[in-house]
Amino acid sequence: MVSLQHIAASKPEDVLSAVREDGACIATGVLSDELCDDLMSSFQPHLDETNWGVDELGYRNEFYGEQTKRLHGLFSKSPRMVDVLTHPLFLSLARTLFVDSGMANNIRLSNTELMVLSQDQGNQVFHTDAASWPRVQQQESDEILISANCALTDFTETNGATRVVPGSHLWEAGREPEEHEICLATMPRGSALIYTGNAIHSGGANQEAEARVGLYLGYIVSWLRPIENQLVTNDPADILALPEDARRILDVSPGGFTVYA
Ligand SMILES: O=C(O)CCC(=O)C(=O)O
Ligand SMILES: [Fe+2]
Repeated sequence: MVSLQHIAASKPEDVLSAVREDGACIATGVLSDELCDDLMSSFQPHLDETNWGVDELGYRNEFYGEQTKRLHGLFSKSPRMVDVLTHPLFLSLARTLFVDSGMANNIRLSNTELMVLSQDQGNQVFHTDAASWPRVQQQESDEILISANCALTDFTETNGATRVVPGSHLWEAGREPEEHEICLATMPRGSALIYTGNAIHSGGANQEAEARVGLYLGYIVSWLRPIENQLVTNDPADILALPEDARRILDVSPGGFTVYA
């Protein structure tokens, strides 16, 4: 039986070694109960306005599924998103992997997404998130993305905990996981599943009445184009009002990739 290591968020070096070894691990104690509550209460009205099976712009997507809601533009929806974006664990992991290794001069946010799975959402297809940028990696071992899927509800065996394939970040392209190579990222609310861009994973199946809520953030090397343009998905005034360190991570700075400079 494969499994993921659980490591306290206060030990970034240990989290990083587990991620290097297995491609993924669970960091515990990342977000406080108070922060989880606050984020959920800010997102709830937007979720209430969104139909199942679509994102808030109404796009249907087979990859997402039918019993899911996906929200973007999260900085305008919650003033506390900046606390998640600049979490010391996430910044430390991304900077060590991408800047200290010499791969990039800086780190950027690629996107954020609220991922809500409701009852009868089946397993998502296995994939890697770095597949968003095909042909960028020189070698299979290069990592250009590190992701956090923060549990805003508990992730359990039956409510859609993410399926993860430990060690798959080092696999040759095209290898399919077998049943005994797959585990579930079960974790209490306030934890985060940390995984690299090459780690094979998918949303799990929710058989419970209550929805499972994951808050995704993906950090990339600074020379890669982010998936989400925060100045488009949010009210630009909200982004421009963020502190300098947060705006840099969102690339809203003179000379950045985004239109505003
Ligand atoms: O919902 C999840 O736990 C993971 C979803 C996912 O991997 C994705 O949409 O890329
Ligand atoms: Fe994914």
